[in-house]
Amino acid sequence: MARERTFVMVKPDGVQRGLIGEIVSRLEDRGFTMVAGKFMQIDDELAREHYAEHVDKPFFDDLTSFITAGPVFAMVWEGDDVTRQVRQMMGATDPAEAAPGTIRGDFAVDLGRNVIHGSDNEDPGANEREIELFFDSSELIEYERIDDSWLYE
Ligand code: D4T
Repeated sequence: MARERTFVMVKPDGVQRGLIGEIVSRLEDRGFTMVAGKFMQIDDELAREHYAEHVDKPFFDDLTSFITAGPVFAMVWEGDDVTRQVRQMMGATDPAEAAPGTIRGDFAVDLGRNVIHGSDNEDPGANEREIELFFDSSELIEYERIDDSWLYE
């Protein structure tokens, strides 16, 4: 399994509902390494770029309004298979379908307020593209967790 990085973001609803700590805790507890984190306000241009794949969808305007409606906490997490495993921890896009125990299954009820974003593991290169969109390479910190040798065989 190769070490990789993925982009994760606590969306404006997650920030307003005080879920940054809970979400960071879950990823830390699992054993992933945070290599970047930034509390920020997304502007319209960045929102349109981040959600470019949805530009023709009927929900595009609601999506960009929502993601720019308040601050977000953008992060980069590292680990073996991290992109796929974070998506599993997030649960289904629609919280109504998300399994209990997942982040959306535990903290959300509505598709348009699903508290977290993580790069799509089925879209090759999505993680690298999103990391580049939100972070300068100088903001990514290279280090090893002290428990790394106990997390991986
Ligand atoms: P994001 O990108 O926000 O992490 O969500 P997902 O990767 O899980 O799902 P997505 O790209 O298909 O959807 C992006 C975003 O749009 C909202 N949405 C989606 C919506 O408001 N109405 C819809 O019908 C769909 C499909 C929810 C997540």
